[in-house]
Amino acid sequence: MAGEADASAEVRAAFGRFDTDDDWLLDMHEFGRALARLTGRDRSAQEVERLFRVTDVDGDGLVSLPEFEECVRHGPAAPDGDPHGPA
Ligand SMILES: [Ca+2]
Repeated sequence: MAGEADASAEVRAAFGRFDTDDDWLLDMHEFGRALARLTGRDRSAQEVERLFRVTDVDGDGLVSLPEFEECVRHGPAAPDGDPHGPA
């Protein structure tokens, strides 16, 4: 449980760092950079776009902190397909 809290704090910190306009929402560009920072891995624009679509569960074109946490928790390296299942 403690480990999960730590991870959550780290995710939050990364999210906040890349949330440039401070609205607690990341656009695709911010999302890509936050993800690269958290995972230490650069991804192609296509891969970022795919992950973004999967992560943006409500489809409003922005990733909120809960959406981002969910993505990181379940692993952004998820293969093609929606890990959250059909909407
Ligand atoms: Ca969203």
